[in-house]
Amino acid sequence: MKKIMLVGHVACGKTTLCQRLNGLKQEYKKTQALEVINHTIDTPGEYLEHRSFMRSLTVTAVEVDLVLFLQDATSERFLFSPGQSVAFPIPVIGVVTKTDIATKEQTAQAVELLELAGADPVFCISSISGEGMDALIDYLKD
Ligand SMILES: Nc1nc2c(ncn2[C@@H]2O[C@H](COP(=O)(O)OP(=O)(O)OP(=O)(O)O)[C@@H](O)[C@H]2O)c(=O)[nH]1
Ligand SMILES: [Mg+2]
Repeated sequence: MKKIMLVGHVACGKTTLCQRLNGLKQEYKKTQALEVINHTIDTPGEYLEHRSFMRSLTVTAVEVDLVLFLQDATSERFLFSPGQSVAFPIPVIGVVTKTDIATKEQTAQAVELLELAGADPVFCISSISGEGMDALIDYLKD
């Protein structure tokens, strides 16, 4: 599997996706710091929410092959700036989460916003029901 770093707002589902990708038990755990789990770097949502932490994300990205921008389809909060992917020296893909509880319109809007942030391609998944996971896992294979 490619080495990846997950970036997204608080509670968008980074840790839950990380647990699913690594076959770990799904349990809620607030992420307090950068955490390495096998080939995945999980980050606290605050790193995206507070601009002063953004630099740490950019620097940490040199350790991985791919950055994943995550957006909760049901959230009204969208914190990525247009073209933000260029801040990273490596490819950035998008992942819309929580499609199991989102409307089609919410999911489509989240895809559009992630594309605007420069993520390409964008996957739509649910870490709870597993929908969309096969396509993402395929993409993340070496
Ligand atoms: N229905 C549904 N709930 C999800 C999904 N992914 C995550 N959740 C729930 O959303 C909540 C937050 O998930 P986390 O994975 O902890 O979010 P996070 O992005 O790691 O949050 P921080 O560590 O605070 O940055 C938890 O209650 C999860 O169970 C999903 O695909 N569908
Ligand atoms: Mg977390």
